[in-house]
Amino acid sequence: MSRLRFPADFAWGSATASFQIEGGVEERGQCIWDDFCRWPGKVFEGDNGDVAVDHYHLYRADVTLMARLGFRAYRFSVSWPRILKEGIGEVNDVGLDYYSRLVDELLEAGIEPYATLYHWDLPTALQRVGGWASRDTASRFVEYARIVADRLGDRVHHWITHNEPWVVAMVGNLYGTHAPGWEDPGLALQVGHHLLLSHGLAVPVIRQASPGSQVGITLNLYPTYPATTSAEDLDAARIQDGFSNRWFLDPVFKGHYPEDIWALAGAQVPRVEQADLSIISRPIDFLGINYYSRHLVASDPSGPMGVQTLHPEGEYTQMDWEVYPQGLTDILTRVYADYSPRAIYVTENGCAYEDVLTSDGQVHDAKRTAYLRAHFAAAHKAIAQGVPLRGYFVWSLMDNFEWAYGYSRRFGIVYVDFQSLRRYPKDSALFCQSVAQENAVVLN
Ligand code: GCO
Repeated sequence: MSRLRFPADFAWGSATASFQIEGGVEERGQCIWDDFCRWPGKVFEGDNGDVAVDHYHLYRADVTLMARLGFRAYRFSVSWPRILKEGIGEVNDVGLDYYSRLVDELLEAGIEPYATLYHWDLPTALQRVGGWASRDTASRFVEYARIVADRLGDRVHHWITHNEPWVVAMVGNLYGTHAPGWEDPGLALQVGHHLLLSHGLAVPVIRQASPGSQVGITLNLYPTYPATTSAEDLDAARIQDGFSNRWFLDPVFKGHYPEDIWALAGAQVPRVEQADLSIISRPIDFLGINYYSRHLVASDPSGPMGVQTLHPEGEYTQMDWEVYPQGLTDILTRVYADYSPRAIYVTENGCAYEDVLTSDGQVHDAKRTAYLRAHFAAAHKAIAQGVPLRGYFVWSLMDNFEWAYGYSRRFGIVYVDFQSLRRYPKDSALFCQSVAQENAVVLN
C-alpha cells in the first residue's frame, strides 16, 4: 500500500454548471440551451433544464453536503441570463442576489468559490443578433463579467472566463450536437475566435473589479498519441493535437494561432483584427484543464483532416470514453513544458456509469471510485514531475443534466433522484471525503 500526499493547501473540490443543476427557469431569461432542448431530437427524450436538480432552491443543503464531504473548494458557473435576462440592459437583481447568497453560504462553510462566467448558457436574445458569431457578443460578455465581478469580486478570488471554448465552438457550430446546433466550419472557427477575444477583453475588467484575484480559462484538452511511429501516423497525431489543443492553447499562451492548422483551415480561417491576439494572450494566473480521455489516432485519408480516431481495446465509461489515467499525467506535463502556465487546476475530471440506488439509499459505485483513485494518482505523478497543479475538481458534485444526453448519464459523486430531487452520497463521495480530509490518496 502506498500513500500519495498532495501539496499543502491543495484545493480539493467538485464542479458543476448553472444550466446543468440550477433549474429556477422562471427567474431567469431564456438561453440557447432552453431553445436547443425544444428542438425535436436534439436532447435525449426532450429533457431540459427547467428544474434540473433545483440547486437554485436547494443550494443551502447542497453547500452543507459539500462541507460534510470535506471539500474546501467549489467550482460553479454563473448563468448569464440569470444576471441579464436579455443578455444586456437591466440587471436581474434577484439573480445577482442568488449568487451573492451562494458565495456567502460557501464561505461560511469554509469552501472557496471558483466562479466560471460562461458555461454555455448564452442568452437567447443575444443569439438572435448573431450570438458568438458576432464580434459584438465579446463586448456584451465583458459588460456581463463586469456586473458579476463588481458584485461578487470582494469574496470570489478565483475566476474562470470560459469553460471549454473548443466545445462551444466545434460541438455547437461544426458538429451541431450542442446549442445552437450549426454545422459550419468557418462559423465554428469565428465563434472560437470571439470566445477567445471575449476572454482577453474580460481579464483586466475582472482584475479591476476583483483586486488580487486569480483569473484563468478552462480548456478541455486531449493528450494525442499516434497508433504507430510511422510518419503518416505521427502527422495525424500532430494535426489532431493542433485541432483539439493547440488551436486554443497557442493564442492564449503564445499570442498566435498554430500555423499548421491555420494553413489547414484555408478559407475557413476566422476574421482577426490586428490587436486581437495581443488581447487574447494577456497573462493569466492559471489554466483550468478538463480531462476525460485521450485521442489515439492514425492516418486515414477518408477521415476528417485525414485523421481517424481509434477505439482501442480497454475500459470505457458509459460515455464510451476510454479510461486512460496516464493521459492526465501526460497532458499536465506537456502543457507545463510547452506553455508554462503559472498554475494549473484540473477543473474537471470524472466519469459516468450506470448507478444503482439500493433500497437503503446507497450507491456502491466501485468503478467511479477506481476511476477517481487512478486519476488522482496520475495527477500526483505530474506534481512529482514539477507541474504546478494547485487543485482538482471532480466532475461532478451531483448527477445533473448532461447536455444532449439529458438526465441519462450520471457523473455525480452524489446520486440525485430526479423525481424527488433527494440527494444520496455515493461510495465515491466517501472516497473523495477521505482524500480531501487526508490530502492524500492511498493506493492498494
Ligand atoms: C464538459 C462540460 C461538462 C460536462 C462534463 C461531462 O466538459 O463537457 O464542462 O458540463 O457535463 O464534462 O461531459
